[in-house]
Amino acid sequence: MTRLVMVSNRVIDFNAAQQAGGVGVAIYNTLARQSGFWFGWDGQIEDTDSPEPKATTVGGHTTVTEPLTAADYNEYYLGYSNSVLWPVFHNRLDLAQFEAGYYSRYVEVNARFARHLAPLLEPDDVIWVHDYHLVPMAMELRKLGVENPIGFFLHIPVGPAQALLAIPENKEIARALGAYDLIGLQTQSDVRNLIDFLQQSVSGRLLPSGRIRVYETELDIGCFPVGIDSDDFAFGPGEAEALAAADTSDVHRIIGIDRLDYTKGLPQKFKAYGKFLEEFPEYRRRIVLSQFAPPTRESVEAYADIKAELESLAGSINGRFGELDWVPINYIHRTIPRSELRDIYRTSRVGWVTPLMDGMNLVAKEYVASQDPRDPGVLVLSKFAGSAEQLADAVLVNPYDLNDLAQCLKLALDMPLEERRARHEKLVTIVRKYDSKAWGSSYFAALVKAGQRRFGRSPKSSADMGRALERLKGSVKNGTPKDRLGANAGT
Ligand code: GDG
Repeated sequence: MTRLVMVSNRVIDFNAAQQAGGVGVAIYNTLARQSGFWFGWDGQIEDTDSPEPKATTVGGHTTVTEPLTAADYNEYYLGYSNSVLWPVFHNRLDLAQFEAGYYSRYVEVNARFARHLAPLLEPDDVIWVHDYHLVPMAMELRKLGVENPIGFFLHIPVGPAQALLAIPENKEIARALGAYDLIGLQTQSDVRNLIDFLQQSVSGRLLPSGRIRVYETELDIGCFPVGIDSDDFAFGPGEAEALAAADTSDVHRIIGIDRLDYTKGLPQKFKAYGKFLEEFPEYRRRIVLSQFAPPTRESVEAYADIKAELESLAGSINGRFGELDWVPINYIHRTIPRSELRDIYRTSRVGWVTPLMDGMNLVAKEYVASQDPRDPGVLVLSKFAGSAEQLADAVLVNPYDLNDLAQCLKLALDMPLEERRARHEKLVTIVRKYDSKAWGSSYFAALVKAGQRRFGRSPKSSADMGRALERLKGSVKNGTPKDRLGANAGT
């Protein structure tokens, strides 16, 4: 039977609630419709020389996880993954820390994961690897003789080739990418940048078939924008009315929900909000900015810096404009339960999503899915979020331009009902159509095809693959309580 084997750095603990991060939810939603298991790190750091994998089944889901050692955590996770690949792929070379030792540990952890995964694989399994922590995974599996289709999906954006070429190990990274059958990216612009990088780094060749040749291997690269499960944000009979009745405030809330990351454009957002209150004093006391910024990767220096900067900005804006009975910015540096997100989005007049660069940005889609179609709020979205390629009917803004940020906020707050409805209808249609099911099934189908092309033969059991694909397209869900599933803190 065809199983889908998901591999990601961090595996969600099905028993834990209130975690934050988009990758975990996207993987969970796909795996919930298909047999298989999920392999990766359990989030624990253990003092051991040889971490061992452990299988757990909860509510029909199997995960196989293992801990990291303290050195793995520092050099593979915080080091190479989050202090080299994350900043460089987000075009922040200034924040990259090319330290000796990071890369070798990065490869070592990937090789260990591969050694522990390979014996669990069956001939018909399809392997789907997620994100920048695991670029070398396919190469390590191939070294062990694994011939199954192996795909890679990158959740983060691909910066310009010039940035990627600055990575000292750029040739090794390019070669490792060439070991996959399919690379999935979020946007067309990411696809162009990655092809450009492969061409310049390792003389990759774009073939007439549309495939890319990297040394002796050929692979497909395609765009598969991640979606959400919009049912998670829908309102049942009576729920919307009860919420509306409880919401008696006439202060309009502007909502921001972003991991506290330097890519999310939070200082620019706060500064623009201060500028807005300065230039348009008539809005004072009538609006509040509620910014949730759950902590993430706190031991990386650049994250500590942004935390201090935001606290100071929020403090100075509140000090300058606040009144005894009105606080302009409600800044919350905590993770909120996933079950509360939908109501918060629904009762917010503006969704203010202004990353400097973002793979997709699921918050933008969640905000749209939660709105009341009769009286929807307005999404103000950065031009540089991957989701802007799909959500062109949002108010698109340049997150570096404080003036544009302030003007677009005004446009959103003043937008007449008719225009809000018209924009929302177009946006919600896209969010529902390209949901997490569509993402999972289109990627899976493309991976199966790409795997067949690599080996120049039909899969061993194409009928079985077909059934697996049907399951992914269908809406069958098993009994795991979805509400207990937060997102993944360790992205
Ligand atoms: C990466 C890429 C890409 C946020 N705060 C809380 C909370 N969240 C949830 C949101 C949303 C998710 O986390 C964030 O997803 P994003 O897509 O906005 O961003 P990243 O975490 O950076 O995710 C990104 C994504 O992968 C998927 O491919 O879109 O570009 O960077 O679901 O709702 N959830 C809870 N409490 C919070 O405080 N429960």
